[in-house]
Amino acid sequence: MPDSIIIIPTYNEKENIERMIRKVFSLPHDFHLLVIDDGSPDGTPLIVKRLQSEYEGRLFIEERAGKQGLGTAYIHGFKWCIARSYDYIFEMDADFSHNPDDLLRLRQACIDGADSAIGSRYINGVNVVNWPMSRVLMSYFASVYVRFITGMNIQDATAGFMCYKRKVLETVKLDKIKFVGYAFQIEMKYTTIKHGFKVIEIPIIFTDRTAGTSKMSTRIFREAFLGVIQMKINSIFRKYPEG
Ligand SMILES: Nc1nc2c(ncn2[C@@H]2O[C@H](COP(=O)(O)OP(=O)(O)O)[C@@H](O)[C@H]2O)c(=O)[nH]1
Ligand SMILES: [Mg+2]
Repeated sequence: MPDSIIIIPTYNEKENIERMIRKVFSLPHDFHLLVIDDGSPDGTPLIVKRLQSEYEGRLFIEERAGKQGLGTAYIHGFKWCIARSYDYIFEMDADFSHNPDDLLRLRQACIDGADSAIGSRYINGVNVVNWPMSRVLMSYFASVYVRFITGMNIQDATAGFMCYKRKVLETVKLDKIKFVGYAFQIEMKYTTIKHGFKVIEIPIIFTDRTAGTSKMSTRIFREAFLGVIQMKINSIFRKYPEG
């Protein structure tokens, strides 16, 4: 049984998922892979299930009925992983925005002492390829905004490329995490830091997807904008670690 598992949430990723699965299983470390699919109408789960016989005992899928958002997909995946014996639990997108080769660097950071490692776009300047300038600016200033409101010293607060050590996910009250989009990523990092865990950022290059389409919406942006303020206010009344 390997010590590492990658959670990949999918919604309509038929153009990417097979290539991604093959890439992960070609890495020079034994990773398991858990896909959380929200009833993709394009057949993404069928592709995963077809590949399960080829990667028996290494590739898993959880299927949920209907699109329920990235945050709840990850919470579902975290619970699945900590019910098993994995020590390093990763988040990664299906669309190759995150380079799977970097999984090894995130894992190493956690072996070297971090409780959580972030694949960070903004640690050495701005390392985003192929995003329109408007989206780069939006994401970058979102991180500045989050730092300002929360006081959290993280350059890439909305990053979705992460490694969590098992003990973080066992400690954080996953049922209290309530946001679903970018705000979910912010809330997880904030809660992890509030619990006194060591979070470090590892520079990565983020490349926008070349296949399939983005699922993020203006509702998700709004959730993040208002959610950060709400999260900060709520945290004043919460005691960490939570019992
Ligand atoms: N299970 C699940 N996955 C989702 C959902 N929304 C987005 N995803 C996946 O989350 C990852 C990031 O989404 P993406 O659309 O690329 O967001 P962007 O990179 O911010 O534009 C991709 O692997 C998507 O397929 C959802 O509601 N449920
Ligand atoms: Mg994407």
